Amino acid sequence: MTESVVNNHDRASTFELSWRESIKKFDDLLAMELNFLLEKAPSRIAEAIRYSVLAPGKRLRPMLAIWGGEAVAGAFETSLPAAIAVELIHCYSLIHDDLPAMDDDDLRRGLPTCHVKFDEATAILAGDALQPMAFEVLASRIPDPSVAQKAICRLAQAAGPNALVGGQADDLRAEREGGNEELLQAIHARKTGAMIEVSVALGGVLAGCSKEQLVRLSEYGIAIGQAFQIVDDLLDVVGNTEELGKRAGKDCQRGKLTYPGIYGVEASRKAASDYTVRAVQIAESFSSQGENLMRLAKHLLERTH
Ligand code: GRG
Repeated sequence: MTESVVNNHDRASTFELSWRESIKKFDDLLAMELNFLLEKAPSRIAEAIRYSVLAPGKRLRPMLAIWGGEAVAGAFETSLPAAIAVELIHCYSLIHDDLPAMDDDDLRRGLPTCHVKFDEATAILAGDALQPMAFEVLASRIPDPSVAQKAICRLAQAAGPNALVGGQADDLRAEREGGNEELLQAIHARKTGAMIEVSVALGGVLAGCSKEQLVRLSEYGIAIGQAFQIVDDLLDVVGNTEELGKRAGKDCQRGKLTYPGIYGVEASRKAASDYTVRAVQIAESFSSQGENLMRLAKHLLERTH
């Protein structure tokens, strides 16, 4: 961990407060958008969707979209459709990941998982519905059709079989068959990294960033995506269930391919720190407009949930 990353506790707490404020603002707008999207939905599905989406998550991906836009001088409202869309896809992936056929979890965001609270069919349908809802937001809320098309295409790629779904499939296969370092990296990049990268990239796209800025935003996303997943693996080993809001120790129990499992705890901490340093460098290249991206990268390394 570098000196600048370590000596940042005071600023991180100010940052946490401003993150919480942004979450509040975002959550109100998200709830309004859900009202619109769920107007004619059967009440049980609508309830399950609201339950899962409005549960207290970190809203990492929406904030990445907002701060990705901010890095290229975009306003909160401009990147908002991207922020909402990535959170809806993320929530679908959490609901489906928790199902008995996948990770079979009973706790998510500190609450019973969707299939436990409702039932399996409702959870599957809630996850199914969240996917078109995300694309509807991009198609209907982005004023410029060519920007909307670009955003829809990028999100579809990040959520599709070559990224999120493919990473999840390989993650489940690795539980049964094991795997090596190369497979671990490929799983991380697709299961977790793709959605994190596309979040920050879409924020920039909606704010009208240049090709060169988009490359830098994507590189930042890749770096913090790696750091985030390594920390996630570490928290499963060293974190506690209450703070995490999901069961600690599950990865080991299920024989998952993880960073600490392959490299050990210390080497994993070092790798997370190295990726964070890289992300911070890229965020700094956006000067003061990249401040929130920079603080976020540092904060994620220190997180306990
Ligand atoms: C079902 C296609 C499909 C994919 C599931 C989301 C996912 C892929 C798996 C969840 C399991 C897991 C630990 C993934 C790695 C990291 C991750 C995505 C954690 C959850 O994201 P957070 O910590 O969650 O941002 P909150 O609740 O804060 O939004």
